[in-house]
Amino acid sequence: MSALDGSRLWRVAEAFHGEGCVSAIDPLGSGNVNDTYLVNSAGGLSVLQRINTAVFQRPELVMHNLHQLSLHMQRKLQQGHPALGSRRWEHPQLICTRSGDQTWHCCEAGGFWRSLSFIPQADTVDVIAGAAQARELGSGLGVFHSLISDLPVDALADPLEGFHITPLYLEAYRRALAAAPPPTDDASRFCMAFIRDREALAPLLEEAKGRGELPLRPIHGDPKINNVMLDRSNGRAVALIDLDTVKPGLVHYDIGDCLRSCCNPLGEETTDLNGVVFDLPLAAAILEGYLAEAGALLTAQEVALLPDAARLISFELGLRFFTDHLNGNVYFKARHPQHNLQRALVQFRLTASIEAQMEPLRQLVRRLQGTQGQPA
Ligand code: GN1
Ligand code: MG
Repeated sequence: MSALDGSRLWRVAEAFHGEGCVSAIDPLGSGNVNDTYLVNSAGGLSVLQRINTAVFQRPELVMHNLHQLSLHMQRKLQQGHPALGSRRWEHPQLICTRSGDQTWHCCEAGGFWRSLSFIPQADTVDVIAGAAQARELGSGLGVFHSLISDLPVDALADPLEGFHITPLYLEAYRRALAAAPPPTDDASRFCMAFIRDREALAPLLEEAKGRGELPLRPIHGDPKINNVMLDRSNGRAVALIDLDTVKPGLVHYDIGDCLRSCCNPLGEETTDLNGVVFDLPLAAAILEGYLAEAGALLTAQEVALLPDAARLISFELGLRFFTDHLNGNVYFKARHPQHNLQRALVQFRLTASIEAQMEPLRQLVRRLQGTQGQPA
Protein backbone atom coordinates (compact mmCIF):
# COMPACT_ATOMS: atom_id res chain seq x y z
CA MET A 1 0.00 0.00 0.00
CA SER A 2 1.25 3.44 -0.78
CA ALA A 3 1.77 5.92 2.03
CA LEU A 4 -0.76 8.68 2.40
CA ASP A 5 0.54 12.20 2.77
CA GLY A 6 -0.08 13.93 6.08
CA SER A 7 -2.80 16.32 4.99
CA ARG A 8 -4.83 13.54 3.37
CA LEU A 9 -4.48 11.39 6.46
CA TRP A 10 -5.71 14.34 8.47
CA ARG A 11 -8.78 14.68 6.22
CA VAL A 12 -9.55 10.97 6.65
CA ALA A 13 -9.45 11.38 10.45
CA GLU A 14 -11.69 14.45 10.15
CA ALA A 15 -14.24 12.40 8.21
CA PHE A 16 -14.83 10.52 11.48
CA HIS A 17 -14.27 13.27 14.02
CA GLY A 18 -15.24 16.55 12.33
CA GLU A 19 -13.30 19.28 10.61
CA GLY A 20 -10.89 21.09 12.90
CA CYS A 21 -11.48 18.55 15.69
CA VAL A 22 -8.32 16.43 15.27
CA SER A 23 -5.25 17.51 17.26
CA ALA A 24 -2.75 14.65 16.68
CA ILE A 25 -2.26 11.53 14.55
CA ASP A 26 0.53 9.05 15.31
CA PRO A 27 1.39 5.56 13.97
CA LEU A 28 0.25 2.83 16.36
CA GLY A 29 1.24 -0.80 16.86
CA SER A 30 3.27 -3.18 14.73
CA GLY A 31 0.68 -4.89 12.50
CA ASN A 32 1.99 -6.67 9.41
CA VAL A 33 -1.03 -6.03 7.18
CA ASN A 34 -3.16 -2.92 7.93
CA ASP A 35 -2.01 0.65 8.68
CA THR A 36 -2.95 1.83 12.17
CA TYR A 37 -2.90 5.29 13.76
CA LEU A 38 -3.77 6.74 17.15
CA VAL A 39 -5.94 9.82 16.69
CA ASN A 40 -6.47 12.50 19.30
CA SER A 41 -9.64 14.48 18.66
CA ALA A 42 -12.17 16.54 20.55
CA GLY A 43 -13.88 13.26 21.48
CA GLY A 44 -10.67 11.77 22.98
CA LEU A 45 -8.43 9.01 21.66
CA SER A 46 -9.45 6.61 18.90
CA VAL A 47 -7.83 4.14 16.51
CA LEU A 48 -7.85 4.86 12.77
CA GLN A 49 -7.08 2.00 10.41
CA ARG A 50 -6.63 1.59 6.69
CA ILE A 51 -7.63 -1.91 5.73
CA ASN A 52 -5.19 -3.52 3.35
CA THR A 53 -7.48 -4.23 0.42
CA ALA A 54 -4.85 -6.32 -1.36
CA VAL A 55 -5.35 -8.80 1.52
CA PHE A 56 -8.99 -8.12 2.44
CA GLN A 57 -10.39 -7.78 -1.06
CA ARG A 58 -13.94 -7.38 0.20
CA PRO A 59 -13.51 -5.04 3.16
CA GLU A 60 -17.28 -4.58 3.45
CA LEU A 61 -17.40 -8.21 4.65
CA VAL A 62 -14.87 -7.37 7.36
CA MET A 63 -17.12 -4.51 8.42
CA HIS A 64 -20.19 -6.74 8.37
CA ASN A 65 -18.48 -9.14 10.79
CA LEU A 66 -17.26 -6.32 13.03
CA HIS A 67 -20.81 -5.02 13.23
CA GLN A 68 -22.26 -8.45 14.09
CA LEU A 69 -19.57 -8.98 16.68
CA SER A 70 -20.10 -5.56 18.16
CA LEU A 71 -23.86 -6.12 18.58
CA HIS A 72 -23.19 -9.52 20.15
CA MET A 73 -20.57 -8.18 22.56
CA GLN A 74 -22.75 -5.24 23.58
CA ARG A 75 -25.48 -7.71 24.56
CA LYS A 76 -23.02 -9.90 26.47
CA LEU A 77 -21.47 -6.99 28.33
CA GLN A 78 -24.89 -5.57 29.25
CA GLN A 79 -26.31 -8.91 30.38
CA GLY A 80 -23.17 -9.93 32.23
CA HIS A 81 -21.51 -13.26 31.51
CA PRO A 82 -20.07 -15.91 33.85
CA ALA A 83 -16.70 -15.76 32.04
CA LEU A 84 -16.29 -12.14 33.10
CA GLY A 85 -16.68 -12.38 36.88
CA SER A 86 -14.99 -9.29 38.29
CA ARG A 87 -12.82 -8.90 35.20
CA ARG A 88 -12.93 -5.61 33.31
CA TRP A 89 -13.66 -6.45 29.67
CA GLU A 90 -13.83 -4.04 26.75
CA HIS A 91 -14.73 -4.33 23.10
CA PRO A 92 -13.52 -1.85 20.46
CA GLN A 93 -16.58 -0.03 19.09
CA LEU A 94 -16.99 1.23 15.54
CA ILE A 95 -17.11 5.00 15.18
CA CYS A 96 -19.34 6.33 12.37
CA THR A 97 -18.38 9.02 9.87
CA ARG A 98 -19.73 12.54 10.35
CA SER A 99 -21.61 12.64 7.05
CA GLY A 100 -24.08 9.79 7.22
CA ASP A 101 -23.70 6.89 9.59
CA GLN A 102 -21.24 4.84 7.61
CA THR A 103 -18.79 2.80 9.65
CA TRP A 104 -16.12 3.28 6.99
CA HIS A 105 -14.73 6.01 4.81
CA CYS A 106 -13.34 5.54 1.31
CA CYS A 107 -10.67 8.03 0.44
CA GLU A 108 -10.02 8.56 -3.27
CA ALA A 109 -6.31 8.96 -2.63
CA GLY A 110 -5.90 5.78 -0.70
CA GLY A 111 -8.17 3.20 0.56
CA PHE A 112 -10.75 1.93 2.93
CA TRP A 113 -10.67 3.41 6.41
CA ARG A 114 -12.49 2.83 9.67
CA SER A 115 -12.26 4.18 13.16
CA LEU A 116 -12.55 2.31 16.45
CA SER A 117 -12.78 3.32 20.09
CA PHE A 118 -9.50 3.24 21.99
CA ILE A 119 -9.19 0.89 24.99
CA PRO A 120 -7.81 3.08 27.80
CA GLN A 121 -5.43 2.04 30.58
CA ALA A 122 -4.31 -1.08 28.74
CA ASP A 123 -1.19 -2.18 26.87
CA THR A 124 0.00 -4.89 24.53
CA VAL A 125 3.33 -6.72 24.64
CA ASP A 126 5.36 -8.13 21.72
CA VAL A 127 7.44 -10.48 23.87
CA ILE A 128 6.19 -12.40 26.88
CA ALA A 129 7.23 -11.37 30.41
CA GLY A 130 6.66 -14.69 32.21
CA ALA A 131 4.24 -17.40 33.29
CA ALA A 132 1.76 -15.12 35.07
CA GLN A 133 1.39 -13.05 31.92
CA ALA A 134 1.14 -16.21 29.81
CA ARG A 135 -1.76 -17.40 31.94
CA GLU A 136 -3.54 -14.07 31.42
CA LEU A 137 -2.97 -14.17 27.66
CA GLY A 138 -4.52 -17.65 27.60
CA SER A 139 -7.38 -16.48 29.83
CA GLY A 140 -8.02 -13.54 27.52
CA LEU A 141 -8.44 -15.82 24.53
CA GLY A 142 -10.62 -18.15 26.63
CA VAL A 143 -12.88 -15.28 27.75
CA PHE A 144 -13.18 -14.08 24.15
CA HIS A 145 -14.09 -17.57 22.91
CA SER A 146 -16.56 -17.97 25.72
CA LEU A 147 -18.22 -14.62 24.95
CA ILE A 148 -18.59 -15.39 21.23
CA SER A 149 -19.41 -19.08 21.61
CA ASP A 150 -23.12 -18.48 20.95
CA LEU A 151 -22.62 -16.07 18.05
CA PRO A 152 -24.05 -18.18 15.20
CA VAL A 153 -21.37 -18.93 12.60
CA ASP A 154 -23.83 -18.27 9.79
CA ALA A 155 -24.15 -14.66 10.99
CA LEU A 156 -20.51 -14.22 9.98
CA ALA A 157 -19.17 -13.71 6.46
CA ASP A 158 -15.84 -15.08 5.25
CA PRO A 159 -13.71 -12.00 4.56
CA LEU A 160 -10.52 -13.96 3.93
CA GLU A 161 -11.16 -17.22 2.14
CA GLY A 162 -8.53 -19.86 2.69
CA PHE A 163 -7.21 -18.21 5.86
CA HIS A 164 -5.52 -20.90 8.00
CA ILE A 165 -6.33 -23.64 5.48
CA THR A 166 -2.77 -25.01 5.50
CA PRO A 167 -3.03 -27.15 2.32
CA LEU A 168 -3.95 -24.00 0.36
CA TYR A 169 -0.82 -22.24 1.67
CA LEU A 170 1.17 -25.24 0.47
CA GLU A 171 -0.37 -24.85 -2.99
CA ALA A 172 0.44 -21.13 -2.99
CA TYR A 173 4.03 -21.99 -2.02
CA ARG A 174 4.32 -24.43 -4.91
CA ARG A 175 2.99 -21.80 -7.33
CA ALA A 176 5.52 -19.26 -6.02
CA LEU A 177 8.35 -21.77 -6.44
CA ALA A 178 7.25 -22.62 -9.96
CA ALA A 179 7.07 -18.96 -10.99
CA ALA A 180 10.81 -18.31 -10.74
CA PRO A 181 14.09 -20.24 -10.65
CA PRO A 182 14.38 -21.74 -7.15
CA PRO A 183 16.55 -19.67 -4.80
CA THR A 184 19.99 -21.10 -4.06
CA ASP A 185 20.96 -19.28 -0.85
CA ASP A 186 21.43 -21.47 2.23
CA ALA A 187 18.52 -19.99 4.19
CA SER A 188 16.02 -20.54 1.37
CA ARG A 189 17.33 -24.06 0.75
CA PHE A 190 16.85 -24.79 4.45
CA CYS A 191 13.26 -23.54 4.23
CA MET A 192 12.51 -25.64 1.12
CA ALA A 193 13.88 -28.79 2.74
CA PHE A 194 12.00 -28.04 5.97
CA ILE A 195 8.72 -27.67 4.07
CA ARG A 196 9.33 -30.76 1.92
CA ASP A 197 9.87 -32.89 5.04
CA ARG A 198 6.56 -31.73 6.53
CA GLU A 199 4.21 -31.60 3.56
CA ALA A 200 2.23 -34.53 4.91
CA LEU A 201 1.47 -32.52 8.04
CA ALA A 202 -0.40 -29.78 6.18
CA PRO A 203 -3.89 -31.36 5.91
CA LEU A 204 -4.08 -32.63 9.51
CA LEU A 205 -6.67 -30.17 10.83
CA GLU A 206 -8.59 -29.86 7.57
CA GLU A 207 -8.94 -33.64 7.30
CA ALA A 208 -10.19 -33.87 10.89
CA LYS A 209 -12.67 -31.08 10.04
CA GLY A 210 -13.71 -32.96 6.88
CA ARG A 211 -14.36 -36.13 8.91
CA GLY A 212 -16.69 -34.09 11.13
CA GLU A 213 -14.43 -34.39 14.17
CA LEU A 214 -13.88 -30.65 14.62
CA PRO A 215 -16.75 -28.14 14.51
CA LEU A 216 -16.66 -24.69 12.95
CA ARG A 217 -16.95 -22.03 15.62
CA PRO A 218 -16.65 -18.26 15.61
CA ILE A 219 -12.95 -17.50 16.07
CA HIS A 220 -10.66 -14.47 16.27
CA GLY A 221 -8.26 -15.71 13.59
CA ASP A 222 -5.23 -13.72 14.73
CA PRO A 223 -4.95 -13.82 18.54
CA LYS A 224 -1.19 -13.38 18.58
CA ILE A 225 0.47 -12.03 21.70
CA ASN A 226 0.11 -8.35 20.84
CA ASN A 227 -3.56 -8.59 19.97
CA VAL A 228 -4.49 -9.21 23.61
CA MET A 229 -4.70 -6.03 25.68
CA LEU A 230 -3.64 -6.21 29.32
CA ASP A 231 -5.03 -3.92 32.02
CA ARG A 232 -2.33 -1.46 33.04
CA SER A 233 -3.33 -1.59 36.71
CA ASN A 234 -3.35 -5.36 37.30
CA GLY A 235 -2.03 -7.08 34.14
CA ARG A 236 -5.29 -8.91 33.49
CA ALA A 237 -6.49 -9.45 29.94
CA VAL A 238 -9.07 -6.81 29.16
CA ALA A 239 -9.76 -6.99 25.39
CA LEU A 240 -8.91 -8.74 22.16
CA ILE A 241 -8.19 -6.32 19.34
CA ASP A 242 -7.51 -6.62 15.60
CA LEU A 243 -10.83 -8.26 14.83
CA ASP A 244 -10.69 -8.31 11.01
CA THR A 245 -10.20 -12.05 10.85
CA VAL A 246 -13.14 -12.95 13.09
CA LYS A 247 -14.97 -15.60 11.07
CA PRO A 248 -16.04 -19.24 11.27
CA GLY A 249 -13.05 -21.50 11.83
CA LEU A 250 -11.42 -24.03 14.12
CA VAL A 251 -10.45 -23.08 17.67
CA HIS A 252 -7.14 -24.74 16.80
CA TYR A 253 -6.18 -21.85 14.52
CA ASP A 254 -6.60 -19.48 17.48
CA ILE A 255 -5.05 -21.60 20.20
CA GLY A 256 -2.20 -22.59 17.88
CA ASP A 257 -1.56 -18.93 17.05
CA CYS A 258 -1.69 -17.94 20.72
CA LEU A 259 0.76 -20.71 21.66
CA ARG A 260 3.19 -20.07 18.81
CA SER A 261 3.34 -16.33 19.48
CA CYS A 262 3.41 -16.41 23.29
CA CYS A 263 5.72 -19.40 23.90
CA ASN A 264 8.53 -18.03 21.73
CA PRO A 265 10.25 -15.88 24.40
CA LEU A 266 12.38 -14.00 21.86
CA GLY A 267 9.33 -13.00 19.82
CA GLU A 268 8.67 -13.53 16.12
CA GLU A 269 10.89 -10.65 14.99
CA THR A 270 14.09 -11.95 16.61
CA THR A 271 17.26 -12.42 14.54
CA ASP A 272 18.79 -14.76 17.15
CA LEU A 273 17.78 -18.00 15.44
CA ASN A 274 19.76 -20.22 17.77
CA GLY A 275 17.87 -18.80 20.73
CA VAL A 276 14.41 -19.61 19.35
CA VAL A 277 12.65 -22.20 21.51
CA PHE A 278 9.12 -23.21 22.35
CA ASP A 279 8.86 -22.75 26.13
CA LEU A 280 6.78 -25.59 27.55
CA PRO A 281 6.16 -24.05 31.02
CA LEU A 282 4.74 -20.98 29.25
CA ALA A 283 2.52 -23.27 27.16
CA ALA A 284 1.30 -24.89 30.39
CA ALA A 285 0.40 -21.47 31.80
CA ILE A 286 -1.41 -20.41 28.61
CA LEU A 287 -3.39 -23.62 28.35
CA GLU A 288 -4.30 -23.51 32.05
CA GLY A 289 -5.56 -19.96 31.64
CA TYR A 290 -7.40 -20.79 28.41
CA LEU A 291 -9.02 -24.02 29.56
CA ALA A 292 -10.15 -22.52 32.87
CA GLU A 293 -12.23 -20.05 30.84
CA ALA A 294 -13.24 -22.03 27.76
CA GLY A 295 -12.33 -25.68 28.40
CA ALA A 296 -15.97 -26.62 28.97
CA LEU A 297 -16.84 -25.46 25.44
CA LEU A 298 -14.46 -27.86 23.72
CA THR A 299 -14.98 -31.50 22.91
CA ALA A 300 -12.41 -34.13 23.93
CA GLN A 301 -11.45 -34.47 20.24
CA GLU A 302 -10.77 -30.77 19.99
CA VAL A 303 -8.61 -30.75 23.11
CA ALA A 304 -6.65 -33.79 21.94
CA LEU A 305 -5.49 -31.95 18.79
CA LEU A 306 -4.22 -28.81 20.56
CA PRO A 307 -0.55 -29.93 20.52
CA ASP A 308 -0.81 -30.59 16.77
CA ALA A 309 -2.34 -27.13 16.34
CA ALA A 310 0.67 -25.46 17.99
CA ARG A 311 2.98 -27.29 15.63
CA LEU A 312 0.88 -26.77 12.52
CA ILE A 313 0.15 -23.05 12.97
CA SER A 314 3.86 -22.33 13.58
CA PHE A 315 4.73 -24.31 10.45
CA GLU A 316 1.94 -22.63 8.48
CA LEU A 317 3.12 -19.13 9.39
CA GLY A 318 6.69 -20.04 8.40
CA LEU A 319 5.31 -21.33 5.09
CA ARG A 320 3.31 -18.09 4.60
CA PHE A 321 6.33 -15.89 5.37
CA PHE A 322 8.61 -17.90 3.07
CA THR A 323 6.06 -17.87 0.23
CA ASP A 324 5.76 -14.10 0.60
CA HIS A 325 9.54 -13.84 0.46
CA LEU A 326 9.51 -15.81 -2.81
CA ASN A 327 6.74 -13.58 -4.14
CA GLY A 328 8.68 -10.38 -3.37
CA ASN A 329 7.02 -9.37 -0.05
CA VAL A 330 3.58 -8.55 -1.39
CA TYR A 331 1.48 -9.63 1.64
CA PHE A 332 3.35 -8.97 4.90
CA LYS A 333 4.94 -5.56 5.35
CA ALA A 334 8.72 -6.00 5.19
CA ARG A 335 11.34 -3.52 6.37
CA HIS A 336 14.06 -5.07 4.20
CA PRO A 337 14.15 -7.64 1.34
CA GLN A 338 15.15 -10.56 3.60
CA HIS A 339 12.64 -9.75 6.36
CA ASN A 340 10.04 -12.41 5.53
CA LEU A 341 12.79 -14.99 5.00
CA GLN A 342 14.11 -14.17 8.47
CA ARG A 343 10.59 -14.44 9.93
CA ALA A 344 10.11 -17.81 8.19
CA LEU A 345 13.33 -19.14 9.71
CA VAL A 346 12.12 -18.12 13.18
CA GLN A 347 8.82 -19.95 12.72
CA PHE A 348 10.57 -23.07 11.39
CA ARG A 349 12.97 -23.08 14.37
CA LEU A 350 9.96 -22.78 16.61
CA THR A 351 8.22 -25.64 14.78
CA ALA A 352 11.29 -27.83 15.24
CA SER A 353 11.37 -27.00 18.94
CA ILE A 354 7.69 -27.94 19.27
CA GLU A 355 8.36 -31.20 17.42
CA ALA A 356 11.15 -32.04 19.85
CA GLN A 357 8.67 -31.60 22.73
CA MET A 358 5.55 -33.15 21.19
CA GLU A 359 5.29 -35.94 23.76
CA PRO A 360 5.60 -33.68 26.85
CA LEU A 361 3.15 -31.26 25.20
CA ARG A 362 0.67 -34.10 24.67
CA GLN A 363 1.13 -35.22 28.28
CA LEU A 364 0.54 -31.67 29.45
CA VAL A 365 -2.72 -31.42 27.49
CA ARG A 366 -3.87 -34.81 28.81
CA ARG A 367 -3.10 -33.72 32.36
CA LEU A 368 -4.99 -30.45 31.93
CA GLN A 369 -7.88 -32.27 30.27
CA GLY A 370 -8.06 -34.52 33.32
CA THR A 371 -8.14 -31.60 35.74
CA GLN A 372 -10.83 -29.88 33.64
CA GLY A 373 -13.28 -32.71 34.09
CA GLN A 374 -14.45 -34.59 31.03
CA PRO A 375 -15.20 -32.18 28.20
CA ALA A 376 -18.42 -32.67 26.21
C1 GN1 B 1 -0.59 -10.77 10.28
O1 GN1 B 1 -1.59 -7.88 10.63
P1 GN1 B 1 -1.16 -8.67 11.81
O2 GN1 B 1 0.22 -8.37 12.16
O3 GN1 B 1 -2.13 -8.56 12.96
C2 GN1 B 1 -1.43 -11.90 9.71
C3 GN1 B 1 -1.51 -13.05 10.72
C4 GN1 B 1 -0.12 -13.51 11.11
C5 GN1 B 1 0.67 -12.31 11.65
C6 GN1 B 1 2.08 -12.69 11.99
C7 GN1 B 1 -4.69 -11.09 7.99
O4 GN1 B 1 -1.26 -10.23 11.38
O5 GN1 B 1 -2.22 -14.14 10.15
O6 GN1 B 1 -0.17 -14.52 12.08
O7 GN1 B 1 0.69 -11.24 10.68
N1 GN1 B 1 -2.76 -11.41 9.39
C8 GN1 B 1 -3.36 -11.68 8.23
O8 GN1 B 1 2.67 -11.67 12.69
O9 GN1 B 1 -2.82 -12.39 7.38
MG1 MG C 1 -4.27 -9.02 12.28
